[in-house]
Amino acid sequence: MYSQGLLKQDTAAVESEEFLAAFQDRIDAEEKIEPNDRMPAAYRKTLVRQIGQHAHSEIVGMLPEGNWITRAPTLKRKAALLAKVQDEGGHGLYLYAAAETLGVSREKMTGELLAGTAKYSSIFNYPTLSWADIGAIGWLVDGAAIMNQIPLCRCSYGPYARAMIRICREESFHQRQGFEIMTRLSQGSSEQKSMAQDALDRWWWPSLMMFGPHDAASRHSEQSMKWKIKRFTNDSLRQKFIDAIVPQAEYLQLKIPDPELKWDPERNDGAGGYAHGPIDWDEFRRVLKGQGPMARERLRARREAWETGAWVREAALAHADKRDRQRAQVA
Ligand code: FAQ
Repeated sequence: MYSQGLLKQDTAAVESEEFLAAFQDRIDAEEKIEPNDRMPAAYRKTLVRQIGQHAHSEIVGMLPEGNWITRAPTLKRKAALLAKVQDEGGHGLYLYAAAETLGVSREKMTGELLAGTAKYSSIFNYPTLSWADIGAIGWLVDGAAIMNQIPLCRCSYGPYARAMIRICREESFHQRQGFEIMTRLSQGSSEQKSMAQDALDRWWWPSLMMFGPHDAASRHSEQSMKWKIKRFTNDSLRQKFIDAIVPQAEYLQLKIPDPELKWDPERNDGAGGYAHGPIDWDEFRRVLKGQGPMARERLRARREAWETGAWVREAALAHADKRDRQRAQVA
């Protein structure tokens, strides 16, 4: 939509050592790279991959919580959840628009999602079984998203960095909303407390997996950090997240489901941090292969939304066409 054909522009040109070094100098000088700037094809490809996956995550991420809109316990909770789910849809749209500035169309990205060939965050392949899951998602999933996404506000690619600023502001609201639900439940009846604990038990490990594979297994991290797309490695962000969440769980009087979790004064270069037990990377790999508990259902729901929404797209295009013709007549 915005800058179709830019991908060809890079591939047609030879990427000389001087060009690559000059590009890296711009990155090292913290200059923002903008859509019309010449950039290495691999830089563009990495951004299209990451921003596309991120956009899909926001859109698929509407489904687990959308599941509870009709069953929210009060009108206030329903209104807040409805607004949150709408926000996630908006984030998807900013991100698709940011990816479009790199020359890839939203139709192509959507087609890949619906065909099941595009990745989206593993976390959204788990079911939301109780109202407490809505609290746990806000607290942990939005919490993990913020930890990962605040550094993306300083990403070297301008449109992505700028989209992330607004997204992070909204995600902070979501996180507080989730923590407030967890606070109320954990201060409630014994049944409510056990709902909150059960939600933490089920969402804890998948939330840690959101940060991606261990650094040693992360094929993109090194280059993405060199290009200042990523500012921190997967493991360092995961560690920051754990260090932030453990005291919050203590405040809620909930138990993190990790018997090996303990304070380690040597962590974080001697500043101290929490050591944790092993993450089940086999489960992570299975989910990435499309074998997550809700994977089929998520794609089915997206395909159905695409098909039943066809008339809206047609009506919007017909309206735009009519408006253009009216404007042409006036001119
Ligand atoms: N799930 O080499 P790395 C949200 C893939 S938004 C699925 O470490 P990279 C808001 C990775 O793509 C949540 N796939 O890759 C919300 C790569 O695959 P590829 C999404 C994963 O890119 C809240 C391969 O593994 N956030 O939650 C995952 O350097 C509540 C190798 O990995 C973003 O997308 C995973 N967890 O680092 C919405 C943030 N982890 O392409 C609704 C932006 C890794 O080679 C409700 N993205 N993979 O086939 C990033 O920061 C990065 O892309 C990482 C992965 C950190 C996700």
